[in-house]
Amino acid sequence: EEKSESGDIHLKVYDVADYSVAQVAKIIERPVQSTSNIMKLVNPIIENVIKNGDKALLELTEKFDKVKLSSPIIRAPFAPELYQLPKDIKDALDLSMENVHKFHVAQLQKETMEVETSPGVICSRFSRPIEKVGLYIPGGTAVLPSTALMLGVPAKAAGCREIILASPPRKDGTLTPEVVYVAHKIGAKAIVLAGGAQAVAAMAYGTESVPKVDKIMGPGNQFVTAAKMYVSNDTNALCAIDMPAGPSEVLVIADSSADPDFVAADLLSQAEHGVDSQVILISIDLSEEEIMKIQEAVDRQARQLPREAIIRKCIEHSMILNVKNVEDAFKYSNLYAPEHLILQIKNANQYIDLVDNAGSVFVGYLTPESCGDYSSGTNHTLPTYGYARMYSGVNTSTFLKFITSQEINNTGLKNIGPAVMSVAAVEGLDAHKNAVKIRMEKLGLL
Ligand code: HSO
Ligand code: ZN
Repeated sequence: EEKSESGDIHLKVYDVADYSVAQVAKIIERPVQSTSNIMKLVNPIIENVIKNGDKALLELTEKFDKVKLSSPIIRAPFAPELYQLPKDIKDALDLSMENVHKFHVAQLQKETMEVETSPGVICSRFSRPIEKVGLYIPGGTAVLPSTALMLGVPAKAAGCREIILASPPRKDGTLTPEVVYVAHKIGAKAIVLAGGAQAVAAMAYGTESVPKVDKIMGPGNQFVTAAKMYVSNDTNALCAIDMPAGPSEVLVIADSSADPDFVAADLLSQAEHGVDSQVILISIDLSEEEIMKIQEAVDRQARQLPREAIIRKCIEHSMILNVKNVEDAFKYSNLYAPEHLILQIKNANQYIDLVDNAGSVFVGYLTPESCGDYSSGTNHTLPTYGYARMYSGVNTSTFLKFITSQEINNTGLKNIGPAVMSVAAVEGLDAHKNAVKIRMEKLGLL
């Protein structure tokens, strides 16, 4: 990576006391993601894949990933030479997968939920896995086998029958062995060697070689996101998606008990993801010297990092917000609704009740985001761009659907039948009313 000697790597500092809440909301607004131009580029790609299947997929991979493949897919069992790895890497992935597995299996509600809503009326709910799922693993500036495990392990825990992955191939036509290793461990049926909108289209509609899936999960660039939006809106695809994805973000809340080095390290671990990532520090009543210590730590650590150039660009649109107390810190954090929220404050675990909007929370000085990114057990596929206001991150239920059921007996029909007939009459739907009436008459209940 290119090193640059230029200016200090410091974040802009704002005192919220100098602004109205509306002005602060403006300050913390994320850089806009324009989608209209993207759609214009994505539509023809999707149409091409629908029309020409594998042929289109191979051509697009040659065009975008600069590699000519003979087949757009590899199928399980994957040849062991494709996932040959040093033991320490295997062990690291194994430990991570085990923790993610434990946390996601615990989210399964095996028991059918049952409620007797009126005497003789039993309503229940049970879950079933989504049968076929497609997991998108981005290529880009970093290889992300961790994303393969964050999607694959919950899919397996949920019991999905057919798991396929898609990831853009490297210039030599191969995939990173770590991704193939994870695919092997989770029992994936195949890996589509393609990226971008073309990979999403292939999984949503199916091609000669790529099986069509019911739901597509996973992060990706703007093209991937646009394609996911497109296919989830097309009834011909009949394909769901997990959530809209945007650039990654972190918000750290720190008080004077926080170690400036830890704060800086957490900000930078998110900043290195990409030039469009955003990092925010909310400082609770820190002095100017304390803020300076954090700025210096950011600058010093950033200059040692191979991705310094990316970090510089990210820091340009990142900031420090000074607030007076912990309540205000959470007020502005909730307003931003960060993907990741890190609490480096005294007695951090006593403040969880104040969190209204966040993808995942990292509690206390010793809980860096990277632990959740890889190995603690929580999922790292989280809502960005403010979607943490209404979306959950990927979890086991992302791979399930919930089916309700009811069983009514003689007593039950007596209890709710008259209400059903009355509402049906209001709606002028006599056949609805009749379905109850005919039964109640035969049972002598009317
Ligand atoms: N922080 C990223 C996830 C990730 N980090 C993958 C490293 N590898 C988005 O939540
Ligand atoms: Zn990360």
